[in-house]
Amino acid sequence: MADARMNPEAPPAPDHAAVYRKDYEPPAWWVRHVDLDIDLDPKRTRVRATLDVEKNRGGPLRLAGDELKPLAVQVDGQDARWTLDGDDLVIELEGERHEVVTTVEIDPSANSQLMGLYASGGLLCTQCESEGFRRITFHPDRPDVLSTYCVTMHADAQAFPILLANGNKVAEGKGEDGRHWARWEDPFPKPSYLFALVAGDLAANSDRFTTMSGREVALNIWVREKDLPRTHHAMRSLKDAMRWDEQTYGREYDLDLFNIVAVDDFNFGAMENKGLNIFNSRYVLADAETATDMDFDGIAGVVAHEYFHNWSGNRVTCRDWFQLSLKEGFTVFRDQCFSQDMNSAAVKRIEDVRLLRAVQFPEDNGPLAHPVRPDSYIEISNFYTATVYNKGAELIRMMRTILGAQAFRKGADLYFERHDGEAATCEDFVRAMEDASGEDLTQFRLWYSQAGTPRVSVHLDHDAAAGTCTLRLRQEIPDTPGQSDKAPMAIPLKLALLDPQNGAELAGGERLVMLTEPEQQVTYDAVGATCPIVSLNRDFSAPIILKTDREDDELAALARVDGNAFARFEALQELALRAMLPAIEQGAALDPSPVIAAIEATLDAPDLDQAFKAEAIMLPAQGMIGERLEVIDPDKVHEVRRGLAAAIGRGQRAGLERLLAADRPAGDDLSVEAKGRRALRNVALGYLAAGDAAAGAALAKAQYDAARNMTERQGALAVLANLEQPQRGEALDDFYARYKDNNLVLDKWFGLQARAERAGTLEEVARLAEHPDFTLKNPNRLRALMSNFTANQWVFHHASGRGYELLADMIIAADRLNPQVAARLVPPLGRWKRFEPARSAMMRAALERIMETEGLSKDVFEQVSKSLS
Ligand code: B3K
Ligand code: ZN
Repeated sequence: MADARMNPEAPPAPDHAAVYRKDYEPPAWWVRHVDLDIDLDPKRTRVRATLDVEKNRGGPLRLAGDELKPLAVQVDGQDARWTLDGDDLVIELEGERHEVVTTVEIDPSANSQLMGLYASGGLLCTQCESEGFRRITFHPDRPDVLSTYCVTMHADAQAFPILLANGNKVAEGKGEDGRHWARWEDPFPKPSYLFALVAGDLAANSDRFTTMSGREVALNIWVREKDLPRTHHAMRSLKDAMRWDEQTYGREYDLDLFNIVAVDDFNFGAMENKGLNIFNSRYVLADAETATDMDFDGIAGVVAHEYFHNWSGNRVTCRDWFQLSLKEGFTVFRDQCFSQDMNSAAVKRIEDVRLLRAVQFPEDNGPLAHPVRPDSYIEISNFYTATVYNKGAELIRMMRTILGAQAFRKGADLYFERHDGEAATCEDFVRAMEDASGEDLTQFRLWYSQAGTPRVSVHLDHDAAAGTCTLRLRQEIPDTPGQSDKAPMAIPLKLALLDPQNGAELAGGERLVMLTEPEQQVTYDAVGATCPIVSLNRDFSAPIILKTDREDDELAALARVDGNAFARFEALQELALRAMLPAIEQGAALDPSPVIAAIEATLDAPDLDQAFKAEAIMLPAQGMIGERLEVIDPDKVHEVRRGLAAAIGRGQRAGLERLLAADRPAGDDLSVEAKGRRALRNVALGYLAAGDAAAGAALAKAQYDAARNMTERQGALAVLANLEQPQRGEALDDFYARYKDNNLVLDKWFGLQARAERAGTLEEVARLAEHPDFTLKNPNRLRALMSNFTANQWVFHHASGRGYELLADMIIAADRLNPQVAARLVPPLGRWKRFEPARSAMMRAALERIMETEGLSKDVFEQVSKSLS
């Protein structure tokens, strides 16, 4: 990678203006129908667009463009008068309805942003959300302008035998000079961000689905021919998702055809274009040899997510991009519930909360914090965040908890019925929930407008003589950029008082307490003379940070007897944190015994499945420990966490070895049980290696060599990657040699090394950035190296500051090619206020260096300037 140069003489960053939610105005003109005629060529693609426009508010017709030059503009068959205002094409129109025709020429092969029409591995494909359509043709390109589409594509028949677009193919034919053409029509009015086309040499895994009303839908997953054997899991997942949406929400697919295409170069996971989903190939291709259980689950989740968007996103879309969570929060919630129903519900909930805490909590607690429904943005691509997606999903989940499943379903039905074919708002969703249930959600709406993770503290008083209890609850909403002195929120807390001996729920069982005041009390009668333990925020009913004064023995009891699986997991995590935090903060001696005893009890518990055990006995990640500290010292966090892991490895050696000695499930067995057993084996291997590196390396190498699938192989390699043992290099070399021709697996090779918790990782990452297989052009490869590196707290925050320099260089270089992907690398540097002064200053300096770079994109400019404030 070329070294990024900075220019100290650079002019101040350009004025990238913000867009405000309060400024929303309905469109001046509707576009009722779009007819596209596209002459495809990797270097010179000609796009002729015919727009049927109808006056709404009226005034000049403003069509957005991005790097487009109009070759011809006609209105109602005549050459038109037009001007360019920046990138926008502005046309004065007099009447009520006009036909506007524009022609442009674009170069897909030069499109390194991967937005609009671009080339990837011999294919031509599109990505339009949020504002990519304007890179293909002039158009209002805003989500509240919905049109029907007819798309005619012409292309070289040999290079591009398959031509796909939204909707149904209505005609095709041969042209001259070895070219052919196809015409596709999409009868459902849609916003331009859902437009898609793909041209290439593709083969399909084809299947059928019969909908609940008996309609036949043809399903195709399009990939390169050699990848066909790795598409079966995605197809199964698609059919599962279609059935689930019928059963759970009564939602049926509406076209006769559903296409999915896998492409290698893609800015994120996948895209829900109407009838033509385009996927990052990592969320389509899988077999036991090359994909882990986690990859399989990820594919099912993303396939379902994109499919679910057909209703929550496509049939009902967003009025403007501030409403993004309307479709994303709801759809994430829907895919989470789908995965809960297909697997272990408790384990899926734990995974989702883990992700929320790892990514969204730090975001909500830093300079990039924003409400689930943001009030302003400079570049909307920067708002596809964990807050909009994952906290947004928690908001929907809370509404279901408050209303109950039945009323929630009535609310969803009403929402779809009211807004089908429309562009709606978050407010529309909440109102449908209110109207269907009769519940007043006025205070709940604050979750959409107030950023920051609420802190809730809970204290239990027990009166032994009277046999009564009082729970004292307090909430606090922290200040976030641009927001202070916030109002108290409506927080649904599921809780129960338990008998510490057997976990029996006392005083009438679980309650849903709505915390609405800054301080509140809940009283219980007849709980007896023994002080109960309190099981709190069961199922993680609210996305909050809980502060309690529960003692070790209470947490250990909860970990043993709580009937709520999530709360049981949480008690173990809390116990581990209580052991580590004093050692990190005050240098106190680490006492691992309560954690070891609780892990032993968990491993021995007959009522727990292996997948749950694997989750529960894992220590909180370094980042999560950091979140609990006033000032983060990454060296201390690493040292103490590693010390605890080693103590567990030694203290539980016999039990962990027993797990590894047990029979392994068949390599291709994807049952919940088999996945759980493999997960627990991998966690056990990690602990054993932490306790005894030489013995652990031998065990890990044996597992690596005997691996029957990628979960076993990668699990062993991840353990070896942390160890300074000879088997480390042998296994890494072997892995490279085996899989160097498979990009998705090679990403794992990069990622595992960047995530390794070893002193040499920093230099290793620098070397890997120069590796011949590293490229900035492929977002998966860039993320494999850099996102794993920045998630590796101890290594990335090396006291030398070299990690920050490396990241800044990478952001500057990536920004020249692909601003959207570059901007996503910025947030780890924005956490500078959380670290000790020396590191903090170096992180700031890295941000300032990026800021001074000439020609910075709007995307990176926004993230860096906000991170510096
Ligand atoms: N809607 C797309 C995300 C588009 C991101 C644009 N920057 C995928 C999804 O959430 O389903
Ligand atoms: Zn989505």
